[in-house]
Amino acid sequence: YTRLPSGEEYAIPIDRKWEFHRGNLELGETLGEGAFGQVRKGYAIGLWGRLDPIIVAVKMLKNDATEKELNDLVQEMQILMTIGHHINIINFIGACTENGPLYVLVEFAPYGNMRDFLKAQRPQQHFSSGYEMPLHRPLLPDNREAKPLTYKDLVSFSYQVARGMEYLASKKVIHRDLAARNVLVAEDYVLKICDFGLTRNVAQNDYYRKTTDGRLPVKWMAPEALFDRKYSTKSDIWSFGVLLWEIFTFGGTPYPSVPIENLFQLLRDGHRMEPPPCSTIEMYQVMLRCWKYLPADRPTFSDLVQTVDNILSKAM
Ligand code: ACK
Repeated sequence: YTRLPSGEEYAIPIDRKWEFHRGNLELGETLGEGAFGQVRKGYAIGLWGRLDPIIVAVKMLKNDATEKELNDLVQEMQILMTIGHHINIINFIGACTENGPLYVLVEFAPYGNMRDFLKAQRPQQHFSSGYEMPLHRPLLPDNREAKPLTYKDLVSFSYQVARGMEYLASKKVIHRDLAARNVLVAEDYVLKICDFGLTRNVAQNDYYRKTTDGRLPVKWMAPEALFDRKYSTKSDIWSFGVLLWEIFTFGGTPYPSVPIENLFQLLRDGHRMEPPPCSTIEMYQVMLRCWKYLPADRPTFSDLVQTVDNILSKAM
């Protein structure tokens, strides 16, 4: 049984093997907050037979959460539990479901979301050929000096996200909100897609909903998702194209000055974003394939894995 802050108790269906003893978890700082939930850093003792505490991310509800929000978190946990392991997704570790609030333990990614990570490492001057090194050495969040990101690093990021998405698609999971803000950066620059288990119902009047940094998630949406609410792996492919654009602009904001009403018309008219200065023509061509108006004309994630792998093997 888990308890809502209101005091009500709910039984959570979970295989015993995933239960983590609450007493062995120490909670740390808040990593992030969403509308109904929050993510905190946690130190898990005795995990995987290890003696040292393992740092995890703990997803939990906020104090004013309702039963519906608990259901959503449970549903997210169930997807995490059943989906299996892949290096390019945030993997499930376990959960505390008994004698207190529901805690969902997932892998911790020390460098936070990819968008902020890229922005922090944005070169002062764009390197036009795509092959030159950025000019300054930015700091990572823990004040270690970062190795400047090269074009090859950016292609590798693209490849990793494609691999993670190929895996999710093979498990019939539609992400619905694929964007750099939903990819986390772990040790050794391993990228991990997160928040793929969320249930999302974008209501008509929700088009103006903004992210915490004021950006509009509709700018990642495929036309058919935007106009007809038809979400599929193909609409994830469109979003992947926007994510590529984010990577090659070091966390740029798509269609920065375009109001939503104009966005609708622009997409219908076949307008697409310009090639980012740090991109190459081949990477831009990948973006354009993802932004084909008709879903059936877009590539699959397996196609993309192959294409980007080819580009990666040629990159210096
Ligand atoms: O870069 P951030 O502040 O760090 O933006 C998100 C925020 O919570 C909202 O989701 C942080 N966060 C979420 N999951 C994790 C995780 N598994 N590891 C590290 N940070 C996380 C993230």
